[in-house]
Amino acid sequence: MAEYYLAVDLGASGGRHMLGHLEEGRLHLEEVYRFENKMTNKDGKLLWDLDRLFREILNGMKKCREAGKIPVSMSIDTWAVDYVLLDEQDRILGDTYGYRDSRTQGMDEAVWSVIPEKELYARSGIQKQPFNTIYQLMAVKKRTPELLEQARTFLMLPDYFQFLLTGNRVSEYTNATSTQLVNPETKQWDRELMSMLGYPEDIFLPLKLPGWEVGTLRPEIQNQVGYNCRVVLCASHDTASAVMAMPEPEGQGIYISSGTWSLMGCELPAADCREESRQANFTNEGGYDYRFRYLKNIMGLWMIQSVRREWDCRYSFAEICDMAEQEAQFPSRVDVNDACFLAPASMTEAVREYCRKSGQKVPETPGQMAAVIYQSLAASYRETVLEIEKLTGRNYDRIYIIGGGSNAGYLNRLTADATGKEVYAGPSEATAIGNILAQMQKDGKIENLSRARACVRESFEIRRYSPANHVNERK
Ligand code: LFR
Repeated sequence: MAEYYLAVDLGASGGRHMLGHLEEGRLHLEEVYRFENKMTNKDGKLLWDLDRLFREILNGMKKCREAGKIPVSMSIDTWAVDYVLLDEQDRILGDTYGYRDSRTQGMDEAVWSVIPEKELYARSGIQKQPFNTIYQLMAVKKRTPELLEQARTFLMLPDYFQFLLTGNRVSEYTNATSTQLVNPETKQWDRELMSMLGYPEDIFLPLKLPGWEVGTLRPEIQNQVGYNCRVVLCASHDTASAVMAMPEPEGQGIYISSGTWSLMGCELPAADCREESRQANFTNEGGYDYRFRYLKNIMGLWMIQSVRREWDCRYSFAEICDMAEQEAQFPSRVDVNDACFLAPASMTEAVREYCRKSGQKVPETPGQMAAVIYQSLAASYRETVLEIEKLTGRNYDRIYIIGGGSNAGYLNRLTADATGKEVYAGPSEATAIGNILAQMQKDGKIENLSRARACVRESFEIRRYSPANHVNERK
């Protein structure tokens, strides 16, 4: 009988439940449930609906039972930086903001007045993003300090959902690093930094690594889903799980974890917190086995997802790629990392406005719009490759594109052409795969990360794109 492992992978634009099992050394993956997700605008605030997300987590768990495939363990990953504060009765304090909310505006200055930006980078290694938890907590401190006073527990979102499942409170390391409150040398919370900023340090729980057993399902949850199983920590930051599923055993090469964001970088054995890295806005997020994800956030397919929603989802992503390709000669480019694309009221308008202001041709049709976005993304990948090579002093000959965005064939070709590197695309479910591989390693089903990555390479289709001549073949 196959032993199934369940990954619950919640992304900013959708969640999925994937079951994985091994058969003759290969990983087989099946989707049991999928649902939409987005931040909701409530009175001008961008919020997550955690009740709904938790109901969806349970819905997907029920599907496993219906399929007669009860997992031996499960684990949840989500996007990073967002969190909840719990009071003494474990109720959420205040609203659960989504990271694109604008309440963090000006909070960088507030944090830097306590600790200068350069010093903060040198001791955290985390890139400046307006939404890092450190800035979100400053917004709470400035606007609603009573919430911080009442708080007894701080949990990141996957930790919170796993608490609801098991009744046990645990903080996972990889996701915790995205708060910018973890020291990359000690790999523990930076309690000195917390106290400098006036954040209550006793609400932060000791950090646990992927593989840690959180517990088993609470009786009420067992009644609802119809079974019990262990809940185990994966690398609960979705990007950390995705990078685990890079199909290269030694983790060599540049990766792009491509989804709502494009996270582009490489793996390092130790954090690189030099001033040069800060200036190029590279981050050192904690990874599985204490490998560091030295990477950069690039605005990513969020731009395509947003224009697609504005077109009432009339076109599939594949159709959008095709339309863009037909407009391949459209000349305008935008800086995808410009803050105007983070949470615009209308993405199509934001792109047009950028082109207008910079004296470029304004895209009119969906094909032109998509062409501008895809080509601008590829241009940003090119710049980032150059930065990575300069900062690490190494040359890379390949780029691994993993995650849902690896299905965008046109973008893969553009990336190969723009960077001059071989592009290997897939697997598209990298995050769920990484989630499952962490659980399997805990159970000794797979020896180590290198074996896990070899298993990904042997189990999934990886497409190769060579620069310029557009070769597309099975590796
Ligand atoms: C990707 C991701 C990125 C993080 C961003 C915001 O889903 O987790 O790694 O920077 O979302 O949390």
